[in-house]
Amino acid sequence: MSKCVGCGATLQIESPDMIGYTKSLEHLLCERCFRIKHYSDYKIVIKTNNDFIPILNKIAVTSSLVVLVVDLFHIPRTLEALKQYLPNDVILVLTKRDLLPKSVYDVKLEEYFKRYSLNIVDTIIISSMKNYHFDLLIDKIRQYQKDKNVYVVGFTNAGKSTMINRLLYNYGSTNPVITTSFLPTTTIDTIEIALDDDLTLIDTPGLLEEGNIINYINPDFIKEIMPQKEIRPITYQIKEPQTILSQDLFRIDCYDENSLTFYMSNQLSLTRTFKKIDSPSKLSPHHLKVGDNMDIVISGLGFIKVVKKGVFDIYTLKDVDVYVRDALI
Ligand SMILES: Nc1nc2c(ncn2[C@@H]2O[C@H](COP(=O)(O)OP(=O)(O)OP(=O)(O)O)[C@@H](O)[C@H]2O)c(=O)[nH]1
Ligand SMILES: [Mg+2]
Repeated sequence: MSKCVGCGATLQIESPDMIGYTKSLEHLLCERCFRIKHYSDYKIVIKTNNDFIPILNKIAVTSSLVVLVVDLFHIPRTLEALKQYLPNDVILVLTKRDLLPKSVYDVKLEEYFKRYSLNIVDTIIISSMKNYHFDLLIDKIRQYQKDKNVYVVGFTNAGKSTMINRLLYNYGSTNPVITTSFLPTTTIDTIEIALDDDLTLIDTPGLLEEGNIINYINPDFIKEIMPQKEIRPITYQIKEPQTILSQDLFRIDCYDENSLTFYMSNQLSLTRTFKKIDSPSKLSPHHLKVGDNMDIVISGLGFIKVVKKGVFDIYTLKDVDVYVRDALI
């Protein structure tokens, strides 16, 4: 059985609606990958973590090095849960550095991740978009690899496949082949990429997060809320009760003096109003007590840095995870 070189799905010619469909088994790409690559025509594949956890279990019985890729803009709330599946040594790769303001120090970001109890042997900050720190990354992979195979794992959309394509482009002898997209579950099954005789990178499908907003909005809109370039944070000094809102996506009601900085896609427009407005009927409420220097995270949409402790009422789409964490920046 041959596999699609773009997403790892087993190629099949029987069912056009199922993954791995191709018109001819001679093709290298399945129809879905072909359409993503050539027409930017995206199709969401519905999977659950039950499809992906067996892959982690297979990695766990090896002693191979794992490269855990984390999107700096969207740090999964359940990141630490990965530890229960993976006893392997881990290089923590913090990617999409280009999305966070340049003024933030890398060391501060690295320091933040010391709180996670994973088997981290080293941490590195990269940007696949800007080719940032790739020489360092390949050196570290070669330094810590236990055998030929190095598994690349993480949550969906973290940027695993984009990173492997960049490594292949920089240090391999063939062109990037793996399909990447802004939609969840782009990679369907493991894909082995031999960089040279000593190193094979194995791409894996990302774990899904139930509370991520990308599960609840339509694909065209996902593009709009996912930042494409460096975020320009917007700060509001709060002196009197007010509401800040963005389209039909979220709203935050503030009551006391504070300073709030929004880290979200530059394409989202924020509006502030001092009028008392009714609770939105289509959005779900969250009443949050926030301490000094914390972030309010709206999963997948971004985060709001709060300087002083206070209470807030936040409304966003149903089933989207809203929570508080120590401030990242
Ligand atoms: N700004 C920026 N975007 C990135 C970077 N790396 C990846 N992306 C974008 O992030 C999105 C997801 O990238 P993928 O490489 O498909 O993510 P993945 O982790 O392989 O996702 P799955 O296959 O679904 O598990 C795409 O829109 C990429 O263009 C980066 O360094 N900077
Ligand atoms: Mg992928």
